[in-house]
Amino acid sequence: DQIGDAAKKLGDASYDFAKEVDWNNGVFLQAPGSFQPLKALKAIDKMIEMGAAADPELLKKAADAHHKAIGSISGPNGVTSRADWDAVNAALGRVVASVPKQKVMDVYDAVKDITDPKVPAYMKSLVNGADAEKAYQGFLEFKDVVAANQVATASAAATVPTGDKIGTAAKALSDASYPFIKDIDWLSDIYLKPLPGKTAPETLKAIDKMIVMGSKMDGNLLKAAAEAHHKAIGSIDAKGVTSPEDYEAVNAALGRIVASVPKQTVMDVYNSMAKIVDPSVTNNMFSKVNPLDALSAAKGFYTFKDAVEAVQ
Ligand code: CLA
Ligand code: PID
Ligand code: PID
Ligand code: PID
Ligand code: PID
Ligand code: PID
Ligand code: PID
Repeated sequence: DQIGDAAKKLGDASYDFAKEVDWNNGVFLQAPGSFQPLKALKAIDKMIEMGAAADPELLKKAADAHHKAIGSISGPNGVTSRADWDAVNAALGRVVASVPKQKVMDVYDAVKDITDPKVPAYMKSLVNGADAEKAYQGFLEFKDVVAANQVATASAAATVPTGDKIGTAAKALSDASYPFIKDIDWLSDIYLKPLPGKTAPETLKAIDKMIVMGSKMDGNLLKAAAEAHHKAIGSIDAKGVTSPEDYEAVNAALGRIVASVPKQTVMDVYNSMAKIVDPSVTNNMFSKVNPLDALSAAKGFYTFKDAVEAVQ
């Protein structure tokens, strides 16, 4: 296809730049400017809306392309192979082309809003500047091909199951865990702190397992889960907490996407996360909430998982 061909040209123009970026640099965990959680949530919300509007099959292929690219990483900077670099660009170009232009621009504008104008120049200063310019010229040509292949209207909304066992179980889980949700400081910057003692390549392994899980999920249910998050963001209070109803809808939607993949795929995520999250992190989280609320939430979760497993 045209986007695939254009991605090869983009690769010619951008792979030198890709090799020069230190993908293992911890700086990428930081907010790209001053820490503004509610504005950042707005930017994430725009990404969620874009993800929800994207063609689910193309999203899965993009997830697969990322998984394959993680497998061909080499060198201290963590760069993927030239062929996989091109494949990721092609897959993302197709995802972008599957949503209306305005949804893409809304992400760009919202991210710009939380990015200090000095950040791009700083990023450029870490690589060969001429290679960054060459990559950007390549991107400008690539985007014209994407725009020429772009849909004009958004795809239909997801179909949301009703009256299913997971939906019923989600009500009980949400009742048991909403007090815990209200105890959590959602606007803290602690969630952007590095995981104690873990390197980027170690962390990437766990993210890879999530990518694999995402690529196996039922596309309609994943879209529904994204839509549920978008709705939930719309009902947050000043402390970032969504309404009980929207929280319940998120739990139901997430239970359904978990049930749409094999148990082992879920356990692979859990086990890889357990390897990188030190117990001190979990204990620290626990120390900041009412312990009875956390235990009630945990009990609810362990009951909920049986309803999920029953239809998995
Ligand atoms: Mg989420 C999970 C935040 C968008 C899909 N997501 C999580 C949690 C964290 C979070 C609260 C990971 C950390 C954790 O496990 O804490 N997501 C979060 C934010 C946003 C977002 C702030 C921004 C909008 N997510 C989002 C989108 C999608 C997902 C758009 C795609 C549709 N997210 C997704 C999945 C999962 C998460 C599939 C998880 O599996 C993970 C999670 O919650 O695992 C348990 C603990 C969890 C909480 C504090 C909230 C849930 C409370 C449960 C139901 C009960 C509590 C149990 C117990 C006390 C703690 C867990 C025990 C542990 C051993 C499992
Ligand atoms: C400017 C001035 C003009 C010239 C110009 C110009 C530049 C415009 C530009 C630009 C626009 C632009 C857009 C970019 C957009 C990037 C979008 C990224 C989206 C990320 C997402 C992430 C996610 C996920 C995911 C799916 C999940 C949801 C999420 C589901 C269902 C200024 C040059 C024209 C770069 C969507 C993918 C996992 C949130 O206009 O004169 O330069 O760049 O998890 O969804 O699972
Ligand atoms: C524009 C203007 C509108 C019209 C429009 C428009 C286009 C927007 C577009 C577009 C946005 C867009 C984005 C693309 C992004 C591509 C990103 C590629 C990333 C590849 C990576 C590969 C890798 C790895 C990996 C992880 C490793 C690092 C690596 C670590 C820690 C402008 C059309 C709407 C194409 C990251 C995965 C292995 C490097 O908006 O008018 O057309 O395209 O090895 O991580 O090691
Ligand atoms: C300039 C002037 C214009 C021309 C121009 C120009 C240059 C702009 C530039 C540039 C922008 C730019 C951006 C870059 C962005 C790189 C982003 C990389 C992200 C990597 C991540 C990696 C990671 C992980 C991971 C998970 C870990 C955290 C991490 C935990 C909990 C100035 C040329 C356009 C290079 C996210 C995945 C392992 C961080 O605009 O005239 O030159 O470069 O370890 O999670 O640990
Ligand atoms: C234990 C001991 C027994 C008792 C027990 C027990 C507990 C087991 C547990 C537990 C398992 C468990 C699993 C959990 C799994 C969470 C999985 C999260 C996945 C997140 C993903 C994120 C993503 C995306 C997304 C889609 C994108 C890709 C990504 C596309 C196509 C120990 C109690 C049984 C909590 C997948 C969603 C946006 C990466 O066994 O005696 O307690 O918890 O962006 O994909 O866009
Ligand atoms: C288990 C054992 C195996 C069998 C199995 C199994 C099950 C795994 C499961 C499962 C995992 C799982 C995960 C679930 C996670 C739910 C998470 C809900 C999060 C809700 C949020 C709501 C909100 C917001 C929002 C953003 C705001 C904050 C809030 C800010 C900054 C165990 C079946 C495989 C259900 C986060 C979105 C508005 C609070 O593995 O043997 O069954 O379920 O307002 O952000 O303000
Ligand atoms: C313990 C002992 C057992 C019993 C038990 C127990 C407790 C475990 C616990 C607990 C785990 C736990 C986890 C919590 C996790 C909360 C996660 C919240 C994530 C929020 C995010 C928000 C955000 C943003 C956002 C984007 C911004 C950055 C942020 C930028 C660039 C010990 C009870 C099981 C509470 C990610 C989205 C706005 C940070 O196990 O016997 O009690 O709690 O602002 O991006 O700015």
